[in-house]
Amino acid sequence: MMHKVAIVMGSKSDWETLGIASELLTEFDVGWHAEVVSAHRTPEKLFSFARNARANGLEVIIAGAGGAAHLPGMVAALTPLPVLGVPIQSKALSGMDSLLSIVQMPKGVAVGTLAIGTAGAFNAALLAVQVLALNDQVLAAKLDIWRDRQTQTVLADSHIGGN
Ligand code: RP5
Repeated sequence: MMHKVAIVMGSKSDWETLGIASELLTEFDVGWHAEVVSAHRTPEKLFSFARNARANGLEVIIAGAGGAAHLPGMVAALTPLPVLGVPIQSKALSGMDSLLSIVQMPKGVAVGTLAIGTAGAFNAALLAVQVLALNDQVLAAKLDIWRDRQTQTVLADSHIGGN
């Protein structure tokens, strides 16, 4: 399958969080490719990955990192593709460090920052599907069904109690 979405992460340990994004993309039959690309430990790889991303047929990039999380911002600086940043829940500061270093981009270079941890990873994939669905009617129809099913599931199980 052609990989339209890249999931890049600062460390293999981030896959525990970002794996959920790949599962949702697979559910929607969206091709994805996951790879460790560390802004600090493999900076040259970061440059070549981001610079070639569009030419390699990618359309959306999900970038997750923890701590001093420079990966999403650096990727966004090097490619015009939309970059969705996922702050990984770090041990020392519970992901506040990751969140603030991803969300506070300077004006002129955009990263779409999601929630800390697995909710953010899941929603990054959902947002990637929504972006791709703009130019893909089959995907758009699947997304409508998925959203409707979620709504129906919540409604069907919405009664809490009473006397
Ligand atoms: C960041 O440091 C990674 O994104 C990861 O969240 C964090 C810890 O990395 P490891 O020490 O587990 O490799 O680069």
